[in-house]
Amino acid sequence: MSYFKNVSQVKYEGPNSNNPFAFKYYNPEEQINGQSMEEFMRFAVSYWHTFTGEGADPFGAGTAVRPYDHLKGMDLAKARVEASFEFFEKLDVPFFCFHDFDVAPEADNLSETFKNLDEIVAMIKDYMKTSKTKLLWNTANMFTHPRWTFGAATAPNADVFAYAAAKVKKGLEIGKELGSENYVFWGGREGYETLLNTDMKLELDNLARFFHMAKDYAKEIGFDAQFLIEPKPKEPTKHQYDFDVATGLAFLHQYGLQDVFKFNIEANHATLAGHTFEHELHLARINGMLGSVDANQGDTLLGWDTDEFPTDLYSTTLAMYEIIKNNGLGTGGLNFDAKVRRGSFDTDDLFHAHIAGMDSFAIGTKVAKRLLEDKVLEDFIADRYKSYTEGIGKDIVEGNTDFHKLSAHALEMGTITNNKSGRQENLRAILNKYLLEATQG
Ligand code: XUL
Ligand code: CO
Repeated sequence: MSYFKNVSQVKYEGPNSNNPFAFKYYNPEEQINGQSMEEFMRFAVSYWHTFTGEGADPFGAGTAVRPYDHLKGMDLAKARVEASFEFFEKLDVPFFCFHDFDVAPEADNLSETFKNLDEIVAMIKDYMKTSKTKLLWNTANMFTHPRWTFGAATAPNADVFAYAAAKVKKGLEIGKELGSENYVFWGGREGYETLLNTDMKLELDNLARFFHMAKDYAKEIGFDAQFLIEPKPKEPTKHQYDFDVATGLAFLHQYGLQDVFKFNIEANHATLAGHTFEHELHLARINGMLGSVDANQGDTLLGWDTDEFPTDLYSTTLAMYEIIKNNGLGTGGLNFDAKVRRGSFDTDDLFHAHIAGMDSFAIGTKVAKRLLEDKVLEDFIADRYKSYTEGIGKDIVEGNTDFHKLSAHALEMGTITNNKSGRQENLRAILNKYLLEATQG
């Protein structure tokens, strides 16, 4: 049976195509950085938004019209697996991602939950035998059920900590079973509402203990996927412990976990933290810890996590600039942690949304590649910092000076007259020119 009858195979048709079910810029075979776009960009579909999400919001019920709406429980879970592999194949997407809870219903009783999971994971594994779509990452949902009200590994109740450990243990086993390339830890409810009732030191120590045990268990079962931590500053808790990349870096170094994790960076989480997407990617990259990306975008008019499909070409360009400079994402990829709007309730919208996102990132890739080839920003930046390549600047960088020498230098030189313009407006205009040109051939 077919779940998506309106759509056959989504193919690359080029910028002149008007076919809403075709790629205009994402050409899986086109070469980028010595690889095909498909290999370099490693797009993934997120199971929760695309197959489990129903379009509910805090004010109203789900709106999504899906071909499996009439089903419930395990029958629904199975239909979603069937539908998902049809979707992956039609979109020709190389990866997908899921939380345990997305694929199989969670029961109150953990052994029942695991039984459900085993059945669905076996079914997924079967589909994966004949599908080209692989698992980019899996994770455990430790935020939906009421037991997680005060967190999972940072909960004040040790039984909840143990329950969380059991879920992640199972998640690591599932990851190994399905050949996942990464395993994600998003903090969920790891944070706090008020310090009036919180032992922050114990919660952070416990979170680190949890991560060390997860690492040990993955090693024990021979699951060598990359561990990814996904920062987010707020929502659902008021203050999340993995606030942003800088906070995550400090935490990982404080607890000796810096070699165990890389970052999974989500655009909308970056903007909620008061940063740009590229800021977070850049900071992770210069620390050698850019692991994967949750590709979406927020809304400048709204202060919450809207998880929109990414269509902002400035953002995709500056993101791909970082990713190309990082020489790709290694075992990571570009996962659409994005949902169609509540008013986009048809199954066709699921295709349109992914096509829009993939094309937007493909445009970003083409523009970023040209910017880098022409060294537009790199040359400008190198010139801006030239004073560190000679004289006193070189001494600073090479560690050949101290406050005595620097002070003597400052006293000698008189007024500073050699500051140069940062040329921000001109650089933005150049970026516009590249954006317009790179998509025209
Ligand atoms: C929530 C979020 C999660 C993680 C995986 O904001 O981004 O879906 O990506 O748990
Ligand atoms: Co995410």
